[in-house]
Amino acid sequence: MIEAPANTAERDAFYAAIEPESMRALWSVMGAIITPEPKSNCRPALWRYDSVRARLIEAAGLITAKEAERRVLILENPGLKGTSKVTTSLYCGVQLVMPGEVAPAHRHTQSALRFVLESAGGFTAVGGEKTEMKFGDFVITPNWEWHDHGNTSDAPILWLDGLDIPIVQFFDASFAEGYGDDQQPITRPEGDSFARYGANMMPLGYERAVPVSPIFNYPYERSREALERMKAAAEWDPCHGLKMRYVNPVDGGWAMPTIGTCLQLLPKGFTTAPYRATDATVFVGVEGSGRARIGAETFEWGPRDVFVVPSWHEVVHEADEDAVLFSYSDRPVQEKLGLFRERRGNH
Ligand code: GTQ
Repeated sequence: MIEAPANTAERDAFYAAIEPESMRALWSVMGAIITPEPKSNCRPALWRYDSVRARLIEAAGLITAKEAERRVLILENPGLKGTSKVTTSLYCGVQLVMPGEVAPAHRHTQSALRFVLESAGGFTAVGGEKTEMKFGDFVITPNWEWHDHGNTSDAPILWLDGLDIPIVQFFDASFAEGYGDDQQPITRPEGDSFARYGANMMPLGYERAVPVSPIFNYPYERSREALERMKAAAEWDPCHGLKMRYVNPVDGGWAMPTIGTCLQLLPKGFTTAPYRATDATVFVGVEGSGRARIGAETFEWGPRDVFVVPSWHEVVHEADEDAVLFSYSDRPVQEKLGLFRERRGNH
């Protein structure tokens, strides 16, 4: 792509003249809007869980979950200040519900994932069914479903919220409303969805109208066990170690239409081959520790720390001990639009 042609007094006057008429000369901006490679303000960044947690506990002294509606600290990308974005297309927050509190029922067209960071007992209710939230569980709130959360234990419950807020914003398609009551009525027994759709079976004749998985809690215990058993075969992907995609059992696609989620195991001492992809990715440390080399920067991570690899930034992961990472990105959207690209290795 060629650089913008030189400015002259005459050209500048022309640009200024057409601006009030809501026109712009393509040749003056072309290189900036059609870049030869992804160009983003999104920066590599890491948040330590201890710091985020301490700020949330501080916030709990300032506001209740009910008054806040959701007591969440947004993890805002330092390159995207003021936008409430963790990457250009996705949102990330950490939510705290104190013992006995509820986050009142509401619904919105944004889809959410929860990844449980700390729990002695708490639930989220979606579409008339409650699910217990345990450490490492990946829980889905599909778009436009009523949802409320509660803490039934005597210790704080914290989880990570991943939402497609910037995508919905991009399409100007946001709708939201409160339920009017703290909690929605519970109409289905706990575990019903998992029984119906999570046992490699589903009700005969079942057809899904919406493009999201009917399983709304993927328990960590099951996912972690799969990784542990596969470890024995030692068939490591050079770029990812052992990386598993959460699937929608109805069609084998991603569990959510706008957010792709994965759980990955890097064995002790493993160093990945360099990898880059167009889907900026949010990683969450689950077990163990390691470091991510992102371009020229290095980020040391431990359990519950969160870090971001921006689009088309080369990443190398190193594990100090057997390490588990949860991650999410907009890959399902890019795949549907034919935009997703990746490069394995250095070339
Ligand atoms: O729990 O419903 O972090 O609506 C941001 C918006 C969480 C939620 C967030 C939300 C929620």
